[in-house]
Amino acid sequence: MRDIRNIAVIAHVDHGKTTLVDELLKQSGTFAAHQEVDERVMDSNDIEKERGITILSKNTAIDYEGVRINIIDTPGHADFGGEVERVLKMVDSVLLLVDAQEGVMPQTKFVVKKALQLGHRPIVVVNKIDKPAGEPDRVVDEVFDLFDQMGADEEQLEFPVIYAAARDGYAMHALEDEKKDLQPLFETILKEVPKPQGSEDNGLQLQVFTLDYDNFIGKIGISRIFNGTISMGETVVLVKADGEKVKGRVSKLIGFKGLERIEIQKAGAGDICAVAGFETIDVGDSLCDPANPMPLDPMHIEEPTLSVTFAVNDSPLAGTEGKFVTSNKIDERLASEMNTNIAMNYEQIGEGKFKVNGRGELQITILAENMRREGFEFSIGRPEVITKEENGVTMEPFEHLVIDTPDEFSGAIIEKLGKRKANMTNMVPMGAGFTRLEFEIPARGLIGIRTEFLTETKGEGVMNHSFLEFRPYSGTVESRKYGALVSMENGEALGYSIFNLQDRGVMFIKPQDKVYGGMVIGEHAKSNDLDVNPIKGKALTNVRASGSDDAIKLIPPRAMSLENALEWIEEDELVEVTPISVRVRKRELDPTVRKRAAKKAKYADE
Ligand SMILES: Nc1nc2c(ncn2[C@@H]2O[C@H](COP(=O)(O)OP(=O)(O)OP(=O)(O)O)[C@@H](O)[C@H]2O)c(=O)[nH]1
Ligand SMILES: [Mg+2]
Repeated sequence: MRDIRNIAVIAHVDHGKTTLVDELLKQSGTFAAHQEVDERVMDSNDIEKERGITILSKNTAIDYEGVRINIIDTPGHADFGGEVERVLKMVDSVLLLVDAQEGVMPQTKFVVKKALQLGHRPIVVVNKIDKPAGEPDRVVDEVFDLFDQMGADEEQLEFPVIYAAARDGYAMHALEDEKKDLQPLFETILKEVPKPQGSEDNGLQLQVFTLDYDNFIGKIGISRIFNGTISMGETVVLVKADGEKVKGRVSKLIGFKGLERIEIQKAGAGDICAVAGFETIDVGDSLCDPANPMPLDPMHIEEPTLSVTFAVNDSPLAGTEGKFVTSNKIDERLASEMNTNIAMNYEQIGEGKFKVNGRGELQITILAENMRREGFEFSIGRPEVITKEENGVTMEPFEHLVIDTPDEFSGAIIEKLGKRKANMTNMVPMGAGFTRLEFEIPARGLIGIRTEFLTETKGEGVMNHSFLEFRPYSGTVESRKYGALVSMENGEALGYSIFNLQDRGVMFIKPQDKVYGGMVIGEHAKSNDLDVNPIKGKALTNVRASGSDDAIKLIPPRAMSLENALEWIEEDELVEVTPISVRVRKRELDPTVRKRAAKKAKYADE
């Protein structure tokens, strides 16, 4: 059997996972000398590059001193925690990165909990030790306390520690060691990561952890082989999560080397490979020996906590900008998404409406963003948390929230979060004028808070949260303070009317933008909604006021990205998404019907 180590890199968002994988690839000599390599090369898709975050976990393989090291880079953002959970089962240990300054953050806790539960003994990498404000010793203590809290056993508590600056390409066993290269980390991986269990002599047992698609060869299952061998052309049994068995032939077998994929003839226990030839293959499925099919346990991962309704666009501008607009097309697209993403699911809830369940706003926004880039047009509603009944009690998801803010804003933030039913659990000075606040808060209280938080802290605050657990429903939380400016007319917005409206609130539109009755064109400065006319031209007068036209100074509109819009809307509003535009609208476009409904809702509340 080949000498193999399988390892996943896990951490809170931005603690340097992808950068570390880059450096490991470079320093292992996996790239040819002339090969030009991008920064954060593993973040390969467009949205990942644009946002500088990892969304999908991806694997690479390096050869170091004759040992094959398979490395899986995982996303750090809480919304993609499902990716991490399923990857953890595929590896024999993890590199747990912790930023030398930020220390343990919400997603550090989440990934540590999952890793310890699976019995992994992490290698702790205190990263970014080049940061002048870093406190590596404090961070190691924090990690130790965290492991202890999470019920780590003796062996797990004696975790190896490496100090590193991934970006600068060095790692050290001790802080006073020479800052040279990543060799200390390579050594530690070879020494501390257990060799894969299982044997090539057993029957085949392999499990798919990621899906890929190729126009020529179709669906590809990226898999870990736990036992036996698999060969090109061989007939094996695909066992689905529900127990269904289908025989099929391996039409292609692909191995990994650095960033390349190479066709191979055979792979064996302990290794990671990609298999084609099975049309219905999904994440979590097993491929087994037909003589004695013993599937691996299907993957259980934490359930979704947030849902958003996707619907066919029925605004007056429907169908004018998108390529795929029908219910069938949306259905197909959502189905294919859920195929590869087991942390999400969806159901049809009536004519042209789909309830999409996921882990958070970002996860759902990215799906919507991908769809609009592919030419889809649709509407989405306000995110809602998913509740469940337990012994007759309604339970809702709670999150662990950590905020770093300049000291002077702490008071205001604590007050604001109090209204959203947050419970403060910790408050520590972080030095340099910053305070760290920790809360437990119902996920509902977090919807739509980000923009407000950034305004409140003048853009200097940082906020992070991660799923904690389901708890009894905590009552109503405060929602948006301001009403909407709603267009009464269909047509094109005029500069003159926008100018006259702009002291009523913040505009979302600019001259010449298309508007329709019931479309939200801005945020009212007061708490009620206001119907306005954005297409009214200047009244013609006989007397030309001198220089009146140049007097029109328009304040630039607030850019409503998909994310901003989704965060902003209330229950009676929708975001209209097309490849070209993101518009906010009232669910009910007719003003009379809308007002009647609003009145009714008000009486119901009282
Ligand atoms: N100062 C310093 N910055 C670093 C170091 N390593 C990474 N960074 C920076 O940290 C930022 C985040 O790095 P990534 O590698 O994308 O982090 P990540 O953990 O993969 O992030 P996600 O995948 O989004 O969770 C980048 O701007 C890096 O350049 C380091 O050793 N020192
Ligand atoms: Mg990354």
